[in-house]
Amino acid sequence: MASLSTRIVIRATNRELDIPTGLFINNEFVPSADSPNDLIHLVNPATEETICSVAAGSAKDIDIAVAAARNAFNTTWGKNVTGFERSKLLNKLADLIERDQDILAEVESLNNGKPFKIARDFDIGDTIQCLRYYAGWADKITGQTIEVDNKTKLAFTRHDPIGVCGQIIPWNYPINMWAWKVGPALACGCTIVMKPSELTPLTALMLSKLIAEAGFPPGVVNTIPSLGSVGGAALSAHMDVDKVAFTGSTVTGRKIMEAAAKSNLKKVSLELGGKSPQLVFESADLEQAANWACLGVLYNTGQDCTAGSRLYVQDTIYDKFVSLLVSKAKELVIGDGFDEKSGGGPLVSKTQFDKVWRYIESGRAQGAKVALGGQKRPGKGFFVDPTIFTDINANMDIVRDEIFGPVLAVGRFKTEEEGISLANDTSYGLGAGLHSNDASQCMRVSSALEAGTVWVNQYNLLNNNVPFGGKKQSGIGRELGSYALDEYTSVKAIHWNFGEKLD
Ligand code: TXE
Repeated sequence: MASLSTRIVIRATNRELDIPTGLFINNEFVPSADSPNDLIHLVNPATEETICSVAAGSAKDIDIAVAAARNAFNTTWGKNVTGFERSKLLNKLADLIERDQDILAEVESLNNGKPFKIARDFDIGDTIQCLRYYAGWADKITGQTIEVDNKTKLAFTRHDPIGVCGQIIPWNYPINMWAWKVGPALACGCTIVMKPSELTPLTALMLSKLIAEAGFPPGVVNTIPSLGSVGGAALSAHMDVDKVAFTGSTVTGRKIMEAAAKSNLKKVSLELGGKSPQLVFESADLEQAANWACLGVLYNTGQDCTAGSRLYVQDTIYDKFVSLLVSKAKELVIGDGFDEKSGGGPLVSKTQFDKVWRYIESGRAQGAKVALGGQKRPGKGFFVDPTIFTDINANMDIVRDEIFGPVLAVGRFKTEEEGISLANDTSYGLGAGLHSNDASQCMRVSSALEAGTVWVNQYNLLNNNVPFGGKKQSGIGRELGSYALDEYTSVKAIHWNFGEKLD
C-alpha cells in the first residue's frame, strides 16, 4: 500500500526531506479509498532516475474530495467566511511559501527539471506575489447597485462564489499554475479539488501541507494526484462540481468541455496550447529583438504555452537577424537544473522528449534548413538543445503544430500586411509579439494580431495584475488580474420592491 510520505534526498544540495505522497482531503493526507496499491512513479528528467511514488487517486477519491469541498463550501467557507478572513489566510499562505521558497524550488527542479534558481526566483517568486495579489482582492469583491424603473424599486448584484471548483493543472509550471488557480478561487470564496499533473505532483502536495498550516478550514483545498484519464475525467464529468479550470493541451481541453456539457453544464475555463508568432520589423533594435525572441522560444526549454515558436523577419534584415539570433541562442546552456550554468533544464518526460524529436525530424524531412542544433546528445536525461529552422513554409508540421520544446521556425515577410497575415495563419491565438521602433506600426500591428496577449518590444513577460488567456483554439476565459475573479463568481441580481403595490 502507498505510504503517506516518503524521504527524498536532493543530492545537489544535500537536503533530505519528508514529502507527502498521499491524497490530501479535509486537511489530512490519506490513502486512496479503493485503489491503495495504485501508484504514480515519478522520474527525475535530468537523470532518468526514480524520485519516489505517490498515490494515484481514483474516481471514488474524487467523489470523496468533492464531498469534502462541498461540505466546506456550505459550512466554514463559501458565504460563511468574510473577505477579511480569506485575505488573511491567503497572505499567511504566501508567507509560508516564502519561508519554504528554497525547499519548494529544489523539489520543483527535481521533479520538473527546470533550473533551481529560476524555480526559486521566478516561478515561486511570482507565486508568492500572485497569492498576495488575490489576498488583496478577497475583501473587494463587490456587485453593483442599479437604478430601476421607479423610486419604489432597487436592483443590486452580488458576486457569489461559484462553488466547488475542479482545477486541473499541467507540468510545465506546476507551482505557478497552482497559484493562478488557487489564488482567485480562494479569494472569491470557492472550494477546490485540485488535480496536479501526474508527472509533477510533488510541489502541489507540499503546498497542500502549507494550506493546513496556514489555517484554511478542512475541505477548502483538496489535492488528488491522479492520471488525467481517471481523476481529471472524473472531475470534469462530476455532477457536484460547479466549475472546472484547466491548463493543458487543446485535445484534453476539448474532452473537458465535452464532459462538462454532458454532465451538469459546469462553467469551464480553458488555457490551452499555442503556436505563437513574433514579427521582427526592419526598424527594430535587432540586438534587443534577438534577445527577446530567444527568451520567447527558449524559456522553460520551450515548454511554454506562449512560446514564440514562429518568428517572421522582414526580408531587408533577414540574414543579419538570423545570424544574430543563432549566435544568441547558442549561448543558452541546457543542463541539469542544479548546475549553476544551466539556463534551461531537460524536457519533462520521455514522452515530451520523443514528441519534440519527432518534430525536429519532420522539420528536416519536410525540407526546412537547420540553422542551429538538431543533434541528439549522448547520455542520460531528456535534454534537447536549442534548434532553429529556416526556409520554412506554411504547411510544415513545425510551423503548424505546438511542439513544446526549444524549437524555432524562422520565416520572412516583405510587407506589414504579409507579416500580419503569416502571424495570424494559425488555429491558435494565445500569444504574439512584435519588434519595431515605429510607434504607429506597433499600434496597428498589435491591434491586428489575433491573440489574447500581444507583446511589443518584449516577449513572454506576464504580470499577476494583467489578464492572460487565449482566443481561437487557445482557450476560453481569462486568468490573472481582476478578470480571473469573473471565472470564480456567479452574478446574482436581486430585484427589491419597497413600495409598489399590485392591485
Ligand atoms: O497534456 P494534457 P500532456 C501541450 C503541449 C504538450 C501536450 C501534451 O503541446 O506537448 O499538450 O501534454 C490532465 N480529462 N500542453 O499530455 O493531457 C493531465 O492529467 C481531464 C500545453 O501532458 O493536456 C494533466 O493534469 N484531465 C499546456 C493536464 O490534463 C485530463 C501545458 C494536462 O495534460 C485528461 C501542458 C482528461 N481526459 C501541455 N487527460 C499549456 N497550455 O501550457 C489528461 N488530463
